[in-house]
Parts: sequence; C-alpha cells; structure tokens
Amino acid sequence: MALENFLPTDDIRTLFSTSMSRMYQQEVPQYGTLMQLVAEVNEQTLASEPALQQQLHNNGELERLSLERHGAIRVGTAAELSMLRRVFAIMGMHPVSYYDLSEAGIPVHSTAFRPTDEASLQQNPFRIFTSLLRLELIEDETLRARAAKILAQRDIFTTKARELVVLAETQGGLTADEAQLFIAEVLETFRWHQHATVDLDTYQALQQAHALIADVVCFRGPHINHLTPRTLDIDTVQQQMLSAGINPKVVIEGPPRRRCPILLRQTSFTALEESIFFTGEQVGTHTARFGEIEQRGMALTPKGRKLYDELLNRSRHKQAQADNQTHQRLLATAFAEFPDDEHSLRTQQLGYFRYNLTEAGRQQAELGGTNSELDALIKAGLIQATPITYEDFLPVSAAGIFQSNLGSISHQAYAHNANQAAFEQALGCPVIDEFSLYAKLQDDSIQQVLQALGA
Ligand code: OOG
Ligand code: NI
Repeated sequence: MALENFLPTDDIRTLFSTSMSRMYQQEVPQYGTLMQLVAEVNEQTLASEPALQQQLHNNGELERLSLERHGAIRVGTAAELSMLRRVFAIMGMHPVSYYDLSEAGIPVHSTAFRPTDEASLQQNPFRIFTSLLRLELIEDETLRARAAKILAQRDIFTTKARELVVLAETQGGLTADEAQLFIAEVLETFRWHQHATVDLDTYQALQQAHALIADVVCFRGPHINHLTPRTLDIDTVQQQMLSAGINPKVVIEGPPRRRCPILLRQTSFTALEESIFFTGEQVGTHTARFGEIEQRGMALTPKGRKLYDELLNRSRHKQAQADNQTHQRLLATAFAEFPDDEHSLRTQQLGYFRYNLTEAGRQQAELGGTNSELDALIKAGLIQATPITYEDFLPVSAAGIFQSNLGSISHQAYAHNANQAAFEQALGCPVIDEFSLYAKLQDDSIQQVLQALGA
C-alpha cells in the first residue's frame, strides 16, 4: 500500500489524546472541573501578558494551549510493557529516559513514551508516563507469588487491538479508518473497571504490602490514573483549586517560580476514593485517580541538572512537612544560586538553546559569508538563542505525585534498587537518553545557522 494512504502518526496520537481526554472527563468529573479552571487561568494570564500571547500565537500554540500534555499508567508485567511499546510506537511515541522510583520508596521503575522529533513535539507533545511494577521488591514470598499469578491471568489488550498492532507493523502504518478503530480498541486498555478481579481479602493483603501493588494487580487493566493539561500560571491554579471545589496536593513539585523557568513544575488534586465491587459480592473502595497540571521551562544540560538536583536536595533537607508557601520560599532561597537570566544560563552551559537567524542574520546570509564564531554572531545580532523546552519528567517530582495519591508511607527498604537493564529487558529495547535528544536539537540548530551564514 502506498505510504500516503496512512494517517500520520502525529494524527493518531492526537486522536488518542483527545479520545482519552473525553473518556477521562466522563469517568472523573472533577477532572473536567480542573480543565475548566486551567482554561480560565490561562485566559487571564494571556490577557495580562500580551507578549506571552503574541509568542504563543507565533508558535502556533494558542489553539491547543489547554489540551493535555501527559497521562500516566502502571503495568504489572514485562509482556504488558513491551506490548505497550508497540502500541505507542504506532502513535509516534517512544520510550525516553529511565526513572527509578524505588529510590523514593515506590516499587516501580518507569519511562515516558513521547514524540522525539521537533516537528512531532510541535504537533502534539502528548506523553504517557509508564511504570512497571517490581514484584521482586515485595518481601513476602507468598504474596509475591500470588500477585504474579493474578497478573499472569489477565490480558490488558483486546484481541482486535492486538490484530491492529500487527497490521500496523506489517503494512507500515494505519489508514484513517483503521486508526479510528485502533484508538477505540486501545482505549479499552485504559478504561476504569469498577469490578476488581480479586476478592477483598486479596486486595487488602496487597494494599498492605504497598498501595501501588493493589492498584496494579487487582484490576483488569492499567486504568489511566491521571491526565495533565498545561497551565501558564501554576501558582494561581494551585491557589484557586480549593475554591473550585478541588483538593490540591500540599506542594507544587519541581523548581520554584523564576524569571527563566526551568524543567517542570507540577501539582495535582488528590485522588478520589471510589467504590469497587470485589469478587464474592464484597464492596470496598480504591483510591487511584486524580488530575494534574504542569508548567514547563527550559531543558537543562547534565551540568544544569546536577545543579538543580543539588539545590533541590539542599532545600529538602531544610524542611519537614512544609505548606506550599513555606516550601516555595525555601526553594526560592536555595535556588538563588541558579542563574536566572538567559545569557548566564546559555554561556555557563546550564540550559539547552535553539539558535535561529535574526532578520539581520537573514539579510547577512543573502549577502554571503562571514567567518565569525557563534558568540560573535550573537553579539552582532545576527543569531538569536531561545531556550529549548523540557519534554521529560523528574523522578523526585514524580515520587511526590505518586505519594500524595497513594497515601502510603514510602518503603525505604526499596531504595538503591535502580535496574535500568532489567527495565529495558522487559521493555524490549533500550530507552532513549533525553540529554542526547536536546543536545542534538541544539547542535543541529547551530549547524544550520552557521551554514546559512557561511561561517
Ligand atoms: C505517575 C506519577 C508521575 C508525573 O507527572 O511525574 C507522574 C503515577 O502516579 O502513575 O505522572
Ligand atoms: Ni503526571
């Protein structure tokens, strides 16, 4: 079949994210309320910041401003994870980065399936943070075996979904009709099930080992546990959640508010307690699903990331259970050491930048060669540098999100158990190194401008 008959993977991803959003808003009405609040605050922010409005308009970002940027799921077996890799590949989403959550006392390790090239990110940056349960970290051997047995009995994919994955792989894509069907079938995997696959006793035993284990093991599939739209002002949304009837988690995760935003700031409303029917006609509750918001800043180089981790750690040592205001104040104090102007961030190689010709640069390019170096060309006003947005996640923040929703104390016994090799074995391929993606983007843009200027 001719390639042009296939729906572009970017469009399949958009079909997926919008369908998922519709389903989740129906399943979790509070999430719809959050979406509304985010849209309102985004509108107010744009009204008060015309320059930001112009910038988003120029980048073609206005229309999809309040759309979801990510979601998260948790799976139980290597087979489930590797099948998901194939499912997401059809939507142009590939595993980037390895996140070890055991360090924070949570028995999973994770990756984020996301688009990796610039054009696809621009189209729709939707990602799925995907965690694999680590049964090997359950201390009780009998319980571990019981969990493994339960997981072995389920198939989280419909037969039709499996067939369509094979079809997409063999013919190299899906037509629009096939893609519609594919997304409808894949959605079944992420749907909520009010009926557990186990009895209440089993649920409680697993819950006691760790809330996350019960969440992964006791249901027919890996229900989507949150979706996350983009906010332009996370501090305001955090403040307004309560009066909108939503219960926010205590602190905003990530770096403090800054002139030059870095990495990723996140907060969520705490997960709802929902009724569950267990086998044997027992009724109970389960707490898993919530809503989150995110605000992204510049991607940091390994050097910048190291400084971020150091300062974050320093501020954490200073506080016990602080409220958000105190937390943000301590963060801001610690982060006073992190340069907060683009020139310093760039020249100290703390952040990644994309280089473009300015108008003067384009004129110069037409006139022909210059043999100056990059920095001189920037000083001369021929080239401008703009920060590259961070597209990934932060393990410490992710742990904060997990913990605020699982309501469980962290199990320090899990710590020091990073095992990227085992994760990649389960996944069926290596994860992509996030830094190499940003570095390539930056280097390519430098190549392009220098070439254009004949330098
Ligand atoms: C994932 C929590 C991590 C994020 O945005 O860092 C996450 C989960 O609860 O399954 O979504
Ligand atoms: Ni999230």
